[in-house]
Amino acid sequence: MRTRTPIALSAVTSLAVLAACAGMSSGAGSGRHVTQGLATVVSENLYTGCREQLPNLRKTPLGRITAFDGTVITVPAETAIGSAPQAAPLYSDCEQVRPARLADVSVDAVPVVEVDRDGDVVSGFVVADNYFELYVNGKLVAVDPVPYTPFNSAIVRFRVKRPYTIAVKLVDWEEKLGLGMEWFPPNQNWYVGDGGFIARFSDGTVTDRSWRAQTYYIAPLTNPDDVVERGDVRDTTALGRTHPLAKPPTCEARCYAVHWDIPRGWQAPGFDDRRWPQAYEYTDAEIGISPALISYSRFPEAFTGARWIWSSNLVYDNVVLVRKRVQ
Ligand SMILES: [Ca+2]
Ligand SMILES: [Ca+2]
Ligand SMILES: [Ca+2]
Repeated sequence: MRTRTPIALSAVTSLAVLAACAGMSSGAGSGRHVTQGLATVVSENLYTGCREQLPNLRKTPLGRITAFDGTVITVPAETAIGSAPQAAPLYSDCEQVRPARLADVSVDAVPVVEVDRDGDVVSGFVVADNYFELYVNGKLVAVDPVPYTPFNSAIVRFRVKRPYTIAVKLVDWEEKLGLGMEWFPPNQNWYVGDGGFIARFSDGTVTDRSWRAQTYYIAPLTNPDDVVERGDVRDTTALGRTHPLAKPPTCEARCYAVHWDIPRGWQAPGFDDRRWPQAYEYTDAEIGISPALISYSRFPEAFTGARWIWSSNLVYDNVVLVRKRVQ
C-alpha cells in the first residue's frame, strides 16, 4: 500500500503540469490547447499535382497531435484541399503558367463563382505564404492550388452584391509537423518559417490594416506561457515579429505549440469579428520578397495599393483567419 503514495503524488504533480500547460496557471484566456513535440504524420504529401520536377518543390505533409488536454489537432490545419475548387493561376511554376506580364493574363477566362446571382463580377489577385482558402459571404470560392512551395500567385473571381464579406484561412505550412518549422537551405534543419498574404480586387478592395486577423496556431515555443493573452489578443511580439528580428528557439523537437479551436461559422457575414485584432501590415522586405519571387514581383500593377497582412506575429503565428467587410 505504501507504494501507492508516490503514485498518487505523481498524479497530482502531473495534473499541476497539465494545468500549467493549458495556460490556467497564468490566468490566460480560455480555450487554448497546448501540444509538445512532433505530430504523427497522417499524409506525407497532400499535393501531387506539380507538373515539373522543380528544385524548390516541397512535399505538403499533414499531421495529427494530441494536446495535453486530450484534444486531437490536425496540423498545420484542417483544409479543403482536394474537395474544393482551386484558384486559377496568375503565375505558377507547378502549373506551368508563366506569363511575361500582366497584360498577357486572361482574367476574363477565369470561371466566376456565383455568390449572388444579381451581383457584380469581382476578380482578385492573391498571394499567400503559403496557403489560402477564400470565402465570400460564407461560400468557399477557391483554395490555393499550391499549398506549400514553390510560391505561386492566383486569380479568384466571384459574382456578389455589396456589402459582402471576404474571409480567408491562411496557413504558413510546415515540415516539422506541429512545430511550425522547416528545412531552410542550405543547412538549417529547424528553421522557423513565416507567413504573409496580399490581395487586390477589381472593385478596389485591398488587403490592409482595416482587415481583422486572428491566430489559431502559434509555434514553436520554448514555453506555452510565451503566448500572452489579453482578451482576444494572443501576443507573442516579445519573441520578435519578423525575420531576422525573431530569435529562433533552441528547443527543436521539444518545443511547444498553442492552438485554439476555429470558431464555427467564422466565414459567415454575420460572424462577430469586432474583438479580433486588426491585421498588421508588412513590407516586402519583412515578407522576404526577392526579385526571384517572380510570381509576385513580376506583376506589381496587380497589387497596387495592397499591403501584405498577417496577425501580429509573421513568424510564430501559423494559422491565421482574416476577414474584411466590403461596404
Ligand atoms: Ca501557395
Ligand atoms: Ca511560422
Ligand atoms: Ca511559410
